[in-house]
Amino acid sequence: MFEKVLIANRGEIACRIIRACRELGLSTVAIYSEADRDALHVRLADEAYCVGPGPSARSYLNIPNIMSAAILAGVDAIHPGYGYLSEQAHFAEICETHGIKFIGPAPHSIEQMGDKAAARETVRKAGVPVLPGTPGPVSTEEEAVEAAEEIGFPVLIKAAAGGGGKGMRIARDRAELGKALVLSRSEAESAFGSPHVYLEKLLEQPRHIEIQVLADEFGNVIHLGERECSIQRRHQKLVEEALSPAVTPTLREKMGEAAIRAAAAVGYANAGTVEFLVDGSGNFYFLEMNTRIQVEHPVTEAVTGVDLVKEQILIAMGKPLAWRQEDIVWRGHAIEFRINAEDPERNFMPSPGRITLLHPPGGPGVRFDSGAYSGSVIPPFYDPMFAKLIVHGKDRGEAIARARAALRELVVEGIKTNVAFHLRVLDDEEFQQGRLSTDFIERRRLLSA
Ligand code: MV4
Repeated sequence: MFEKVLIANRGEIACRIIRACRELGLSTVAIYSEADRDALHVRLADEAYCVGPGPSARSYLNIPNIMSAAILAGVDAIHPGYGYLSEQAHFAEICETHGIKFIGPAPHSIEQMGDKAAARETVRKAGVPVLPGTPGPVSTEEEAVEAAEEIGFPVLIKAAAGGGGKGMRIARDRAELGKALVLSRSEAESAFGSPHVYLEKLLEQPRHIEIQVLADEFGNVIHLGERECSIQRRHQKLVEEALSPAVTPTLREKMGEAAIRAAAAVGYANAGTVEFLVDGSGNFYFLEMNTRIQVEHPVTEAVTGVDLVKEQILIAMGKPLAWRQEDIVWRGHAIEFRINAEDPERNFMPSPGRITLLHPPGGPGVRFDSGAYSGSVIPPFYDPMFAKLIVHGKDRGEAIARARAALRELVVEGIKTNVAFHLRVLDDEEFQQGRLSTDFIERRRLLSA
């Protein structure tokens, strides 16, 4: 059992984790940067330690300072949230070395999923469908040409150390391949410090659908169904829903089983997400596994009634899963809208500053997870997302109606936000029909206000 948990994060997710700890009777330790002295997560926690200046590299990523705070405060565990240190196997290992439980999977699981080419091969061997591609990195142009002709054009060149689309390049034919390879390798090198790239067949206009899994430390693994995450821009998700309008109960069962296999293949324990691409015929292919709690976890919580952050903590405490697969049933429909401090008139550039007034929406089926309050400051150093609106209804139509009402009720003064964009998404006919794909925003021209 733990008594005290350090939350190695900031913003809405730090607040979310503090609330889960409190519900479990655990005391909480926040960390903060000099730019976050007055942040909500600092006020919510029982104790707080400053770990460095504003820039993340010197504070929320500063392992020596974070470990000093953890040791000084005498915590039993660290929850890393998402981003920052959440998928650094090295950090999970340091926690272990100091006798502090990392609330997440074991370092070896993080590491195996961290190399995207190796992960692809690992899950493929476990029977999870993948797109045609190379089993490992390709280095020379000759190697790439040979592989691409075997796979069939168009191909995607992807960074092995990557994820999130960085270093990704399309080659539509042999003539494009040489240049794309060079660009992808150099982008991968500068973004991740590794030039390793692999090839995969390009799937056009896919849906991005991910499966939430929970695994305990005794080898039990269950899935909690999917989230549809196709509405994104430049690999930043903007709207997510559970369940997906494109997934039938049969497909859900197949994808769930595949996700469980992927998790089991790396001895996974804790909460994780297996990402898939899905084509128009319901074929699905493994993309990567995220070994952390995700921003969009609340839509799964809404439709399953499972508190994922609480489960993460209980799993890390060594408790067996309290849910069997048959216990997981899905009720209604949920949609999440990421509320970003961005200026729609300046190409959605970050718009940090002081929020002079914040009025969160309320009512049945409305959840507002935020790291901000009236008078709080959004520093320029971090991700512009400062809140999430999650709506839940008996069906997708009711969820959409509740979203409209809630977004209209939300008041944010002092900074620019993307709220008007979300209202345009809700008004879009194809969105209403559930006709989504990863190019939805461009296809529907939703950025030209
Ligand atoms: C793909 C793909 C099409 N075909 N792989 C983008 C981020 C990285 N996780 C993988 N990504 C993609 N991989 C093949 N073989 C299309 C994407 C992709 C994408 C995936 C998920 C969500 C949004 C996306 C936007 C553009 C491209």
